[in-house]
Order: sequence, then structure tokens, then C-alpha cells
Amino acid sequence: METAELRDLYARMNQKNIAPLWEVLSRLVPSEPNPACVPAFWSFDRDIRPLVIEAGGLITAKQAERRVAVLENPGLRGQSQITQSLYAGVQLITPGEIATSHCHTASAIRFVLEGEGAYTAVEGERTAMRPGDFILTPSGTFHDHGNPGREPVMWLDGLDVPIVNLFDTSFSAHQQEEMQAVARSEGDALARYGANMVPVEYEARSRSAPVFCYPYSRSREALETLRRNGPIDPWHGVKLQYINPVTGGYPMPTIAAFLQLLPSGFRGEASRSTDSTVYAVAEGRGRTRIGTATFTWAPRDIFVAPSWAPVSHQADEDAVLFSFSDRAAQKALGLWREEKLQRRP
Ligand code: 1HN
Repeated sequence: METAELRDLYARMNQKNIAPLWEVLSRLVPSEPNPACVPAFWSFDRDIRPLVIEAGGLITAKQAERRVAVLENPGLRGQSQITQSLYAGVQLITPGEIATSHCHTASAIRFVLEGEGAYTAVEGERTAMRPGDFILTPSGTFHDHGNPGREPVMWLDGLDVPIVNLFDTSFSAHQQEEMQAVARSEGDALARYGANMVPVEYEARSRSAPVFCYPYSRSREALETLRRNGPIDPWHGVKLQYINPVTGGYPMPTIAAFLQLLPSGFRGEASRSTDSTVYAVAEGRGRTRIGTATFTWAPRDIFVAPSWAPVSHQADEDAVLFSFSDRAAQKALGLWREEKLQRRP
């Protein structure tokens, strides 16, 4: 209860940049996560694609540096955040375009949504971008994109920008050359580090995975084999996480990423975890319930689940969901929690 004396005290405290903890304590330390982030959904065909293609006719990739439609969480508008800790956007690069070489502290992941013929170059090596491919640009690495192909290519970008800015640790630079010189042939990193082998006596020099493309064809085949072999997890279907092959840990220090197959007719149980998660539909149709919201999805749609909201998936046909979150950072800091909720009677 605020008395006249307290109000007067607060006013004098305020002038000295001092505030009473007891007025804010329960908001500061909620008994469980109370995210500003809300469940949200973007239809690729209805919402994202037409707007991004229109932008493609009005501004070039070079002018924009990166031509990206930022997916802003409705609970976090104006902050380029899809969750409290992550940035997400959909990037377009049209035939003949390049997105010039730069580097920054923030780590990025890409998940290719549509089109073939584009590449991403990371530290002198190019990788083709094909739908469903998962691609890394680790912290501090020079990277550029190009599309020597014949069709527009679009992908989901995920970055840990809000984490880097939380710590005020952001540095960035442009490379002198617009495009990196090719130093190694395509597929070098995948052969060197991605065949369940590494160069003899290899010692990691980076906190991130030395492979930077995880081709969809390989991941999809693994899911298919495991679906046949079972068991199907009642909460997650057949779910795999991407790894750094050198450590077995997450591909990058802050970001975790996952690929899960939900067999046709799957009716998943609900679970919740403290890592707010961004999903992109790789294949199939179904529904996801997040808290009290239900989103009906189709290929390339994107949606987000806030921290600690119960999430359950249902599939009407064989479906594959890609997802990413800050689970790597949360686990490193000892913060991550998951709860598998009671099965329906
Ligand atoms: C970035 O470097 C890319 O390299 C995309 O494609 C999106 C959003 C914020 C900061 C850097 C890219 C980005 C970004």
C-alpha cells in the first residue's frame, strides 16, 4: 500500500536514480517464465513470400546489404526479435544478385525454404543452398551469398543478435572484396569433418562446428530410417538435433537446431521447455498447439513458441519440422528446463 510518505520517499529516491525493489520484486523474479514473446505464425504463401518478392522488385540485395523481411514477434515489436533472445527473418536473393561479404560477432543459421542455385560462402568455401539444408555462419566468420542460378532463392535466417547485444559485445566489419575468393572446393568441409571422421589428430580451433552445411538429403534419410525402426516419441515424433561433429555438442555456442519427423496421423502429447523455439515447416501439413493458440501449417510456414508454453504437434500427412532455439546458451549457463506434460486420459 502506497502511503503519502512512501510516495514522497519514492520521488526523492527517483531523483537520485534509486528505486524500491519491493515494488518490482515479483515482476523481476516471477515464479515461472513470464515471456513478452507470444505464440505467432506466418504463412509463407500468404504473408511472407508475396511481400519479400515485392521487396525484391524495389531494392537490390546489394543496396540492402541483406534483403530480409524480419519476423517480429507481436509481443516484441520494433526490436527485430522473434523471441527475447533470437532474431529471425526471411532472406531473398534473386538470379544474378550477390549479398556482399561481411562478418559480425552474432552467429547465424540458415534454413533454406525455396529455390535452388544460390550459395553461401563461409571463410573461403562455398556451399550450394538447397531446400531443407541447414547452414551455419559462425561468430566472426566472413560470409557472403550469391545466386548464379535461374530462380529466386529464399531462406530463414536465425541469429543470436539479441544475446550479443544483451552483453554489448557486437563487432562487425565489411570485407574489402564484395565476394570472398574461393579458397577450397565445394564439399571440402563436409568431407573433412562431416563423414564421422576428422583429419588425424585434429584439434578444434573454433567454438562452432567446422562443417557449415548439413544437407537435407542426409538428415531426411536418417529420419526416415528411424521412423521405420521406431520407437516414435509420443511428444516429439522422431526428433534429431544437429551437432558439432567434433564435440557432439550443439553446432554453435548459443544456438541449437533440430529436425523432427511427425508420421501421418501423429497426435503428439504436450511438453514445454524454457527455450522459446522458432519452427519452419520443411514438409507436410498439420497443426501445432502452443498454449491456447492453434496454428495450422503447410510447407515453409514459420511459427514461434514462447518459453514454457505447452507445445503439441499433430500431422495430417508425413511432416518434417525444422526448429531452432537458444537451448545451447541456456544449457551452457545451467538454465534449461523441460517438462513433458501428463498424457491425456
Ligand atoms: C546477416 O549478416 C545476414 O549474412 C542475415 O545473411 C540477417 C540480420 C541481422 C544481422 C546480420 C546474412 C542478418 C544479418
